[in-house]
Amino acid sequence: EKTKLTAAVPTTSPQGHCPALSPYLRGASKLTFKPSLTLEEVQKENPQVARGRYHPTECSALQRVAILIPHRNRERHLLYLLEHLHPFLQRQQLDYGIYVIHQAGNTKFNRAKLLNVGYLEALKEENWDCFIFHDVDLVPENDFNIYMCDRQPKHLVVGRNSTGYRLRYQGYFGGVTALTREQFSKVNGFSNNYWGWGGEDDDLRIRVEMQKMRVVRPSADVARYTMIFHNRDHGNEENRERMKLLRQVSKMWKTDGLNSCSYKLLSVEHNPLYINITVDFSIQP
Ligand code: UD2
Ligand code: MN
Repeated sequence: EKTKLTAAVPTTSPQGHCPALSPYLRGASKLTFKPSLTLEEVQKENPQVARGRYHPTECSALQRVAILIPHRNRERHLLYLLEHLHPFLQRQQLDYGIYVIHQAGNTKFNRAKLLNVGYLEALKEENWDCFIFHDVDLVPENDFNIYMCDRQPKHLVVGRNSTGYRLRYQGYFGGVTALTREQFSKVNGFSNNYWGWGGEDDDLRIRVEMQKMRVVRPSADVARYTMIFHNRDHGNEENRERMKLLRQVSKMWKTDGLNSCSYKLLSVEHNPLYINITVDFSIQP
């Protein structure tokens, strides 16, 4: 962009901010998932991404955004998500990093605790403004669904292919959410106590509401996702305790969350397309 400022301005002056709406956005796109896709191909398509991170060079991004993806045994889904998400985030002119938080071992899967770990570990390397908590199997269909945080916690999934693109229920907060560093710390993060499938997303929504915050959503025509088909994973069986846990949020939230999240960190690896954090919840830290 041309500025009216001339020679008096030192050439080291900070660059201008990126526009509120990126000029690179395309709108709805038809997603395809090629069976033969490899990680090498995705790397070749994204030469500007290094160590899982990217930032625009033409302007300074409005937010620094960490994408946190809980993961175990979904390599194929991860590959498709990386393939689509990198160009998508670059079109949005974001300064971003993608973190995959991998649960080692065979204990019950704990999505919420993995996301707490992701938040705590990501903040050790950058003071991220915004966190996107992202299922590995959800691919956004429209790049006007902006991966930035708002004044209120944001739920980015109104609908997905498998449920006719309609909101599943009032208060639904699963799949993909965006909270600022402050919003997430204000609610003490997720609960660490949800082992197996279900409930942890509703627990977070209750925490948000208890802090007098309000969930916002983009319009239904842009907040659309394709969920790559899957069955329920082994090790992520339905959590039968979840209704009981959900009745105790007001009693538990202050002492169960970011401030009580202890874990055995096995490794942090900087791969070309993502930062891989491996934790084991079955051994004491
Ligand atoms: C719904 C929610 C999800 C979460 C879950 C209940 C949507 C779109 N998503 O997803 O956010 O609240 O219900 O816990 O409503 N995962 C692995 N390996 C496993 C198990 C899970 O990587 O073995 C991760 C992966 O990122 C996956 C996510 O956990 O996308 C949620 O698990 P799911 O996809 O099996 O559950 P789903 O689709 O019912
Ligand atoms: Mn899923």
